[in-house]
Amino acid sequence: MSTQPTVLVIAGSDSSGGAGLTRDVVTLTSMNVDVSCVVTAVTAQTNQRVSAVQYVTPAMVRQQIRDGFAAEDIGAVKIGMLGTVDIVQVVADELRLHPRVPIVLDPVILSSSGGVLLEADGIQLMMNILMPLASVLTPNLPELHRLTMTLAESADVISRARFLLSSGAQAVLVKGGHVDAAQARDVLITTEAEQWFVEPRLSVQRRGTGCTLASAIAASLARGATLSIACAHAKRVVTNYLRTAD
Ligand code: PXL
Repeated sequence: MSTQPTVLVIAGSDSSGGAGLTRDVVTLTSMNVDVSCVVTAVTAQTNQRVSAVQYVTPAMVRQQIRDGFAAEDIGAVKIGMLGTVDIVQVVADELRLHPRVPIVLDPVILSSSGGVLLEADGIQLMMNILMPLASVLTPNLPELHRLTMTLAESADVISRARFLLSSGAQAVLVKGGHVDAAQARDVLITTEAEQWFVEPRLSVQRRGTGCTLASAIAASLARGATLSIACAHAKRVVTNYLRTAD
């Protein structure tokens, strides 16, 4: 029997392999973690566009989650693309049954090419019922702005992240990758503290950095690391991923 921890990944597949489930599995495998897969959607994509999306039925998503927990001792859950409001609902219903398992929620809304990966009603429901279950949310800056649209345009990153904490998430890691600066700065915010993670900005563009980061955090949490250590390590995993871009 394997002594590796298992992460349950709930995500969509990306036929190009650049993001989504493929990236999650590659990242987790490279960190010596076993993976249970819950597929929420199948997407046909190139790096430039999302051509087609087919959602998996909510009943099928539910059964994959149930069988994942039945078969393995799940050490952490990583959530990526959810697609529809009904899938958000079943994922929250099932995960509520496992309150001690840490959950990394990457609030995926759009692909980097602009394709819709979560319908509008699903965004609100995700905030209402999934965020309260999350150990950490990992929005990028466009997602942070979309999720805090009700705040004044002038609201800064920290106050926006604090607003998301008030939705019930235990922590928010805001990824600074969408800012044009010399350093890639991420900030982890909890009710008690604010911690910055800084790496040099590399001049490469590569899809899948968000999936890589969230999966790497989940891998460390499954091994029992603190959130702070998990985020610091995950940031280095992403930097290495960018360094090996061709
Ligand atoms: O990176 C977010 C993401 C997640 N899941 C799927 C995706 C993408 C981005 O393209 O395609 C399936």
